[in-house]
Amino acid sequence: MSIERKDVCILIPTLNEVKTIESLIRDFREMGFSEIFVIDGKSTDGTADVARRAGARVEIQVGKGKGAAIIEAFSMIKEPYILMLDGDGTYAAADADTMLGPLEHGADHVIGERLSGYEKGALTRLNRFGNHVINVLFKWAHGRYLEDILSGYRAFTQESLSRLNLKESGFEIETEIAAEAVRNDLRIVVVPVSYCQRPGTPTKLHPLRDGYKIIKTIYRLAKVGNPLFYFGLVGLSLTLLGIILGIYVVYDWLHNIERIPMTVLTGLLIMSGLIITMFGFLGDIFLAYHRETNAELRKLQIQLDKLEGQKKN
Ligand SMILES: Nc1nc2c(ncn2[C@@H]2O[C@H](COP(=O)(O)OP(=O)(O)OP(=O)(O)O)[C@@H](O)[C@H]2O)c(=O)[nH]1
Ligand SMILES: [Mg+2]
Repeated sequence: MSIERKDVCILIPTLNEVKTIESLIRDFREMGFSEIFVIDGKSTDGTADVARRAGARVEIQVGKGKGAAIIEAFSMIKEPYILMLDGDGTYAAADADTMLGPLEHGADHVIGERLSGYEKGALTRLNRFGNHVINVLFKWAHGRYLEDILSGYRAFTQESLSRLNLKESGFEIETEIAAEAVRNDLRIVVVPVSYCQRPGTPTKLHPLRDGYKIIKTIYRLAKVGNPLFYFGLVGLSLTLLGIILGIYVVYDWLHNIERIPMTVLTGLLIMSGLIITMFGFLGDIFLAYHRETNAELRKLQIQLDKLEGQKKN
């Protein structure tokens, strides 16, 4: 099966990207893509008009932030395949087939990995370090190393999108997509893409502020994606604190100094730490059941779709 261009929606979120949006849309049109959808965050530099003139469908987002824009846009797309990328000229239309290829072969979600083939100067040392830390933290919290979870170049099938529960309004959206894709057992494929320098336009991303928000999101999403990690981290930290305090209490007791309040605190810390860790184990069991039930429901859905298809023919 090969994906036809008309079945692909090229989704581009923009906020003041007038310098790059026209050529990006032109590149996709020249490649034969006709459905180009720009979701604009109320740009003040005329991005929306330029995009419309270049032949894209343009909608102005209602909410605020890149995440909010994408979530709004997803609900307006009817095509069976979605290829999403930033409008700042950092990703290339030329990589479209590389991104869509795995979907033809059964993948549900494709991530364009930038870190192995970026143009000189496109990623600062801080960017690369931050990305590496975030990818490793994601692996600890969600169990998969996805090479470049913050990439803005993504491909989806409409069916796989409907399985993701997305809520993040800001730059945490890519993290949420990755976490939801892992939690819902999507077949994820990572392909290398080129990554160019921004052509002098200002970034909307604040590396430290947004980096911190992204790390918080990785941890918060582990509550449903990997409860053993989420509760275990807090539980084991409390238990460890209790044990350290306990060693101190025992040490003093051996020297005939009794520390009653500290002994009580030690007990409380160890007990509460173990109870919280137990929540993690229980959550993990629930998650395993949930995954099994979901897999069964999906099988049923596929069978139903097949039956409906047979009835129609
Ligand atoms: N619709 C919409 N688009 C946004 C918003 N914020 C950013 N964008 C777009 O989302 C894409 C990514 O934003 P960037 O500022 O490039 O963020 P980034 O790629 O993570 O950061 P850089 O590495 O500095 O480029 C760009 O096309 C922006 O124009 C927003 O609030 N609404
Ligand atoms: Mg960018």
